[in-house]
Amino acid sequence: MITVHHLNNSRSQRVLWLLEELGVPYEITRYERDAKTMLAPPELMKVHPLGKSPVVTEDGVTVAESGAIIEYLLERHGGGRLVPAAGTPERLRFSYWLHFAEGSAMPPLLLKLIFDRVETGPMPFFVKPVAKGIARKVKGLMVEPNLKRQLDFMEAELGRSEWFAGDAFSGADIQMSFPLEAAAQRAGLDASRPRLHAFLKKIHARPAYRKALERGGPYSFAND
Ligand SMILES: N[C@@H](CCC(=O)N[C@@H](CS)C(=O)NCC(=O)O)C(=O)O
Repeated sequence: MITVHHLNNSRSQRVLWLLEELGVPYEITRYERDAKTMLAPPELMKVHPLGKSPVVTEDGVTVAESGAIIEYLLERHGGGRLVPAAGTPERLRFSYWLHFAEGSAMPPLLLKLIFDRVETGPMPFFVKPVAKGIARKVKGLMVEPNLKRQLDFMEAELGRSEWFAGDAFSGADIQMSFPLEAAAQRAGLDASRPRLHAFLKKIHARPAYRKALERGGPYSFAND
């Protein structure tokens, strides 16, 4: 039996969704974020030394990193579904987006979250102007231009085919869901980028996505 080590309101929602798409049985071990820090509880470190979610365990094998988990589950349980055939241009695009989601799309989104908090969070009055100034500068010089360029790029890519890896829905679309949901929540992704907006609407309507939400519990990113 596959166990998904699931942190509430997190990237592990993607793994539940993939398993629902595949119709493979799984069980969930739940972990709750600390209400103040939003960090994962220390018990997750017993499953994997980094203590992050998602982690999947099955028959004594432990797999971390969402991209690696998606590849592992597709290889072991996919039977050729949700992954383009090896050696095709679609397979290369699949691989690209699987890496892009965490390697390129998430870092500026995370920086935005952190520097937004620096700008608005409580701190001693004498530090505030300096901290705010640094936050604005980093966001203006680095974070926001990168976010805009990436969103424009992703919008253009969805003009090439219906889904990220080609005309068929794949694990790459599942992997890309989280950065796009995070961008909709905190980086201004809206209907002004119609293809990305339509992508979010389409994935949120999939029965397997809805089923995974029921099993995973509250998830604040599932708004278009
Ligand atoms: N690149 C990793 C990121 C894992 C990660 O940062 N997960 C977050 C959940 S969205 C987490 O566990 N956060 C809690 C913490 O850092 O304590 C992946 O895609 O699996």
